Parts: sequence; C-alpha cells; structure tokens
Amino acid sequence: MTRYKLYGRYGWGSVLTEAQLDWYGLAFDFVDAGDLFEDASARRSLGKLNPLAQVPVLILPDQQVMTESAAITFHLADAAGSHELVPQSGEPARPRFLRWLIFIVANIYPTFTYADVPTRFVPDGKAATGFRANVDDYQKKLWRMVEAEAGAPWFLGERFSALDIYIAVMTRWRPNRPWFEANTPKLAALADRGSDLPKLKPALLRNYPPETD
Ligand SMILES: N[C@@H](CCC(=O)N[C@@H](CS)C(=O)NCC(=O)O)C(=O)O
Repeated sequence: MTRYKLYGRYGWGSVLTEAQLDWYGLAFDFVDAGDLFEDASARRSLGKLNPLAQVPVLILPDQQVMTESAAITFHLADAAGSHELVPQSGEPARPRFLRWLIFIVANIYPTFTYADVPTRFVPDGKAATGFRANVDDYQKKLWRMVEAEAGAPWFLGERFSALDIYIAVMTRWRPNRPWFEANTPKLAALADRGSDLPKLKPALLRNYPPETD
C-alpha cells in the first residue's frame, strides 16, 4: 500500500495534516472519525489507534500510526523530501519555526482540549462555565503573543511554512474570525493569504465550505 490513511473530522485538527498531504501531493484516504465529543463509539474506535482519541491520526504506508500534528508535520516533510513547509537544519528561519510551531501545539492547542467540553475536567456546571471563560481568555492572551511575533507576508517573513497553515486553520476556530480580525490583524491577514494559495484552497474548502464558514 502506498497511500496514507487520515482519520479526521472535517473542520477539526485533521485539516492541518490533510492540507500538508495535499501540498506535497501525497495520496491519502480520509476516514471520518466521527464526533469524538458526542459519540462514545467513535471515541472507542479511534482510541484503538490513538489512546487520546484525538484527530489527526495518520496511518503511514508502512502501517505505522502517527499522531500529534507537529510530529506529522516533520515526518511528512521528510517523506516528501521537501523543505517547503519545514525550514531545514541550518536555515536561519528554523529556530523561529521550531519555537512557534511548538508554542502553538504545546500552549494553544491544549486550550481546546480543556475548554471544548469543560465538564470533562470540571464536572460542576457553574464552575465549568467559569473555567471555560478563563481558558478562553488565556487562549486569547496566547494568540496575542503569536501576533506580536508575526511577520509579513508570512509568519516567518518572506518564507512560507507550515506555521502559516496552522494559522490559516486555527484562526477559523474559537474565538472566531471577527476576534482575530480585530485583535490579531497580522494573523488574520496571513491566514487570508494562505487560504487563497492554490495548494491549500481545496483542503480548506473541503473542511470549511463557504456556507458554513
Ligand atoms: N496535540 C494534538 C491535539 C489534537 C486535538 O486536540 N484534536 C482535537 C480536534 S481539533 C480532538 O480530536 N479533540 C477530541 C478530544 O480532545 O477529545 C495535535 O497537535 O495533533
């Protein structure tokens, strides 16, 4: 088998991987993992591949299971033999790329894990509402830190990278586009530019059809 298999959910984090597979022209089949928040059987089923029951889950052509979008980002660059999305060792942009990619997956992404369904972590309803509000505020603080570091036309300046894909995707999530436009205009602008790239547009349209955007 030479194809990849991507377990995901349209609109969710699997689009980060889907867009990169498209970018490199790597053939893949998409498997809808179901609503992992609402559907216990979807969680059980994906849990056999990823004990966290989160997407993306990528099955490599040799059947190895990969999770963690940043790890997948590095692996796909290796597999494609390309430095287009991941600055290579020795490239001046690499330290900033490493720093901010890990910042996003280590600091911002978990705010969704904890606040998407806050009662998973704070069972009392009223306390959960307050917890969600605080985590959402913290997330905004984190995005402002990313904004302060953003270059133009891309996050790293002239150099496009997978960071721009993360920003194009994640600025469609909470706190939603109007907030990013008002509070992180550089991120909103580079997200718009990224979303228009011919190599990214089809994956973004599959995940965010215009009528639901
Ligand atoms: N660190 C993971 C985070 C993945 C993640 O949080 N995925 C979300 C969808 S955007 C998910 O599957 N959430 C379900 C859950 O947390 O139960 C990565 O970077 O791939």
